[in-house]
This record gives sequence, C-alpha cells and structure tokens, in this order.
Amino acid sequence: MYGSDKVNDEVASERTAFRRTEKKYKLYYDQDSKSSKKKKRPKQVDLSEVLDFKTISESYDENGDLPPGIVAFQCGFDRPVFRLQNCPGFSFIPGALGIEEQCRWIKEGLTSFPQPPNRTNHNAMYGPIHDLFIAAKERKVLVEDENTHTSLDSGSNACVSNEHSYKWKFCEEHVVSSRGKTCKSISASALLRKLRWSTLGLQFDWSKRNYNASLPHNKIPDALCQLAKRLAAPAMPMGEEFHPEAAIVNYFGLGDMLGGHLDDMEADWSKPIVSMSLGCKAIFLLGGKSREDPPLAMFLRSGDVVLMAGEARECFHGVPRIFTDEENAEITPLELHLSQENDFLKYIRTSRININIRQVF
Ligand SMILES: O=C(O)CCC(=O)C(=O)O
Repeated sequence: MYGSDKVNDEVASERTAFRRTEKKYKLYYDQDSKSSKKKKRPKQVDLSEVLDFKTISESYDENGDLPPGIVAFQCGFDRPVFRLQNCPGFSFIPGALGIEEQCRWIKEGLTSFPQPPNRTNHNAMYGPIHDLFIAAKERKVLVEDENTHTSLDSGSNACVSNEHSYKWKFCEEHVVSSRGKTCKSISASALLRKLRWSTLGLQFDWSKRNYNASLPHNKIPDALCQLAKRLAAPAMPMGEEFHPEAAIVNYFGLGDMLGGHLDDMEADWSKPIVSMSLGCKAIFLLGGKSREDPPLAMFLRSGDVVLMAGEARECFHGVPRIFTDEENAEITPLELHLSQENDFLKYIRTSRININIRQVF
C-alpha cells in the first residue's frame, strides 16, 4: 500500500463512530504534566454516559428499577443477569465472581496460564518462557545464551521454535553484570509488564488469525472449564452444554487498550464467549455490526462477567481504557485478600486481566 493511501485510510478509520468513542475514553495526559517533572496527570474524561451495571444492580435489588432498554433475568445465579433489549445475545453479570475466585484466577493468570506449551506474546521473540512470575519475583534476568556450554545458573528456556533457534535462560542479576555488555538481556519484571496475552487450550495463531490444532497444547484446566460452563448457561441454546476448548488471557497495564474487533474464528456463534474481568476497572465498548454504529460504553469491574452469543457475536467490541489511577482503581477488596501476597498485589494494583473462554468447534 502506498504511504498516502495508508494515511488516508487511517484518517478514514478515525472517522468511524467506534474509533471516535475509543479516542474519547482512551488515556491521554494533560499537556502541561507531560513535560514537567511532576507526576503525569491523566486527562479528565466525561464518564457520565458510561453504563454502570454495579449501580444498576444495586438499584434493581433495592426497588426493582431498571433504566430503559435493560432487562433483568434470574438464571440460577444468586444475582440477576442483565441484558440489553437492542443487542440480543449480550449478557452482563455484575460481580459474578466472588473475591476468593477472583484471587484464584489472578494467581493462575500470572503463574500457570503463561506456562508452556501455552503461548504468549513473548514466544515470537524469546521462545517459550517458563516461570516468568517467579523469575520476576526473584529479580532474575533473561539472557541470550550464545554459548550453550556457558555456565548460566538456572531455569533453562533453551529451545528451538519453528521460526528461530532460541537459547534464552533466566539467571541471577549478578551473573549478567559480570558478563558485561556482551549478551542481550531483559529483566523478568520488564517481561512481566510486557506480557499482553497467553492462550490456553487450543492455541490461537495470531499471525494467521486462526486456531492451530497442530500446536502443542493442554486442555483448559478442569476448574476453569467447570466455571465457564456454569457462567455460560444463561446464554446457551436450550438443552445444550458449553464445551470450553480455548481461552485467551489478556493482560492490560497502564495505557493499554484493546481496539475494536470481532471474535469470528469459532465455528458456532450461537455459543457464547465467556469473558471474566479481574483487577482494575475498565471501560468496555459494545458496538454494532458496523464500525459506524455508535458503541455503548460500560464499566467492567473485577468479578464481572460478560457473555456474547448469537447476534452479539457480530458486534464490534473493545476496551479503550483501564483505570489504574488511585481514584478509579477500585480494587480495595482484592487488596485486603491479597495483602499477604505482595507480588500479586503489586501487579494487580495497576493491571487488569481478562480471561475469555470459547467453544471453538
Ligand atoms: O478485555 C475484555 O474485556 C475483552 C476481551 C476481548 O474482547 C477479546 O479478547 O476478544
């Protein structure tokens, strides 16, 4: 594509209603705080139009009131499931996961889910990385091992992938300093901050935008499978059971966003995507079948679950913003539960994890 076409395309895509709403909520900083030495201040954004299912749920519990266009169902949970009249197949279950469940999946999301054979965004660069969270906790450094006979200390990541030959190993900081500038290295904590996704069950191949059954994989862990089946129930076609076959785990840090997209690589769109939110509050945009349809913005909090099935599977959606600043982070209950587990707490105070579970076939 010629450069000018690309520029024109970008300008055109910013004109879509979805893109404009993304830009409205995306994190920007105040100009003056950017250049000064003071802490950067996030630009104030008007959140008055963002749908808040927490307050909707509270007022529904109190007096049965619902805003226009929203309906509530009792679907065998101890709380109502909310639906939108003009988006069939979309369901929102505020606070579906209790605090202990949230803590459990935050921990798994950081420890077992990114473990090989599950792939992460780091695979392309470093090959499979084992025990990233532990390495970050132990302040280790991932080092390119040019000499296989070298005496780097522990945690072998040496591997050969389809694309390249990799020999990266975690080692102690002092080993790297003693080797000087001759080796490529990156700290485990920087890699943890840069972790964007991991894939469970059938592995999703982002380069081909498809599931690749020939890639080595483990089944979705049974506890996650059972939870997804229970959560999927309100969105399942009558008499059918959800079969979780793949999950994508998204990790969001300060300023990260997930652009508007469709999840269209699964065979049967009558089956829901079960999407669980953990950690910092976020804004979710639910658009229509065209990027030109103005999306509806709603808050997603830790413990909330969204189901997208049927027609809702054809709707563009994305996450333009997470709130890591103290004013909006709202993770106090998690802080109390994780107070003994400082490394998890440190991570989740400024991050969000989304686990979305899919039936592929
Ligand atoms: O982070 C979220 O809540 C949405 C994730 C999502 O849309 C996806 O992974 O396809």
